Amino acid sequence: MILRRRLWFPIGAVTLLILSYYSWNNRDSYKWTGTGSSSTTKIPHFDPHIIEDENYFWKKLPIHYPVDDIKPLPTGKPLALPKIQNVFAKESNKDAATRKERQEAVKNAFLRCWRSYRKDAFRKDELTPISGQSRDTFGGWGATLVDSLDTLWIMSLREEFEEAVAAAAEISFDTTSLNPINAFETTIRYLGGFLAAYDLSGDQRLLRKAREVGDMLYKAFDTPNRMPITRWDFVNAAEGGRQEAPETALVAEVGSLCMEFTRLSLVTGDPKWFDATERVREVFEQQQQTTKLPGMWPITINPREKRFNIDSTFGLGAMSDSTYEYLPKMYALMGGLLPSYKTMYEESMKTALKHNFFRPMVPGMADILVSGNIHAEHEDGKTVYNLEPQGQHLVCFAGGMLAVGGKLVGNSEHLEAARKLVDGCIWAYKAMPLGIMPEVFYMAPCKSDTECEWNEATWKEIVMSQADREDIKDMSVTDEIISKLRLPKGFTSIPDCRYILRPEAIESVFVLYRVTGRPDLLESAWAMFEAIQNSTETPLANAALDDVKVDSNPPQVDSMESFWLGETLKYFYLIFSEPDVINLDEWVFNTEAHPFRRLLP
Ligand code: DMJ
Repeated sequence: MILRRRLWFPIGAVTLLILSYYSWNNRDSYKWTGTGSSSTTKIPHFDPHIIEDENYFWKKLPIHYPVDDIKPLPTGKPLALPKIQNVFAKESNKDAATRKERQEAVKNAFLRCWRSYRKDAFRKDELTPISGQSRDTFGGWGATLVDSLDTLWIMSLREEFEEAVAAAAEISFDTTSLNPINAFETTIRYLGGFLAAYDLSGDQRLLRKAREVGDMLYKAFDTPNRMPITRWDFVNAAEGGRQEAPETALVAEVGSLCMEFTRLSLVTGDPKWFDATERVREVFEQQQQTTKLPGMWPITINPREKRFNIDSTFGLGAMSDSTYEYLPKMYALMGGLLPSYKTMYEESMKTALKHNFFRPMVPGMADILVSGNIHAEHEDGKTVYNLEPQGQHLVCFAGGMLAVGGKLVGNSEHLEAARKLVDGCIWAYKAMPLGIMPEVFYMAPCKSDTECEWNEATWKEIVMSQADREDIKDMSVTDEIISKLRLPKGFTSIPDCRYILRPEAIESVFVLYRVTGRPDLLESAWAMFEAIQNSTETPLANAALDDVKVDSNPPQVDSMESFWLGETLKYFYLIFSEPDVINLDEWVFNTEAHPFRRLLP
């Protein structure tokens, strides 16, 4: 199936990548509308005392394009959805001791970073982990502070949590150090961070901040067609200017606001946020089968004209990822009360399974999958689908999504794909000299899923063609080039060899472990953690790497994104926790690893 597809070379993809990709119910703040029995959805009311208190800037700003028919949150009894988590047998004393030792090591790694952040960069977006300075990259509202709140809670660092909440309560969203701001990043890191920390702790100050940042973000939907502005001109909006949705937006930045907005509506009882993303969902649903690759949406879409079906590149990785991730997660969050998310998930995965996932040719014929990109092209009057056999660290989330989704919708094909995708990410970690997967790479697809023998000559030919050296026939030169390129067998090129402390691989390993209980996943997780620690540790914290192809001493970059503390270390910690800590049958993670309480029957 696969050889017929044209190989796409890294350049196009890299150019595209460079294209700016960048409750415990609160017992005090609201009361349930339900009777308290399990027969109704528990949707809270506002507490008028709290609302009167809230007089912040974004709440007072007039709305240019008000909605007169606000879509209500669904009502009814949440469904008893299929269980996601494996039933774990009691572990041996030896296994428990190893697990706890590893968990402690992760916690210590987190604490080192947190203490350095607190000392050198508190209230700033990021610590620079080599120079010990700070940097504002996400609005200057303390991205690392807010992203870390729930990790502090989960790791039982209560004193640190209290101090962090007190500081977070003081953040002013009236001004920003960055304009325009990225509405998606602000939603997943800040709104998601406040909501999860509130869901875990019940602290009212966090709910208030969630509402405040939610009101700010709601302003990005104040456009004639109520589609959001993804790179949002904060200053113009604050000055009362009129705004329009953009003509070009990344699909992930439009499609992955719904979990945070819906959870905010659930915990406040105000449906306006749910309404905002529900209008976006409708467009996705209406156009899902009208795109050039029916079932999936292209990487770039046009919110201004509500055209989500024009462009021709389709994938689950950078720029689209969390749009797909949020489909089964919204279904889980809402206890099955929004069935359209389930259908959209099933339809999109039908397409991805058929077109995007490919088995790569690797030594030893490992039974793994990688999720690539599809370019839909018009040739001789019909549409042809060309596979670009690219792998990305970012797309490693897909294994976790399919594991959760497969359980929720009862689809064993999804679970099988989840296993192979996760094993693919583990393979890519293990194949690299430092034990860390690069940001972007290419592989050679097998002839078919069953014809997959390793053929070194074919691999070398593909490497050479991708290295633009087809004229060179002398294999000794080929070997020289391969060693110069530092390509482990199986990779045909590695156009982006950084590791920027991303979470997606451990995220999927963690999720698959909770779903299957496979003990080897614990070993893979530990190997990943040790490899990452070995190469990224600095005297203060952990730093991104510029090149994971080298054998030792990889060049470090003075950058530690907030997701290292918000996501990566949280997932490392959770895989070594008791399985009922953030049980996936009660909680669902947003794309920044912030757990929200699911509606349960
Ligand atoms: C995070 O901000 C989120 O996981 C997002 O969905 C993708 N990028 C980073 C982590 O890699």
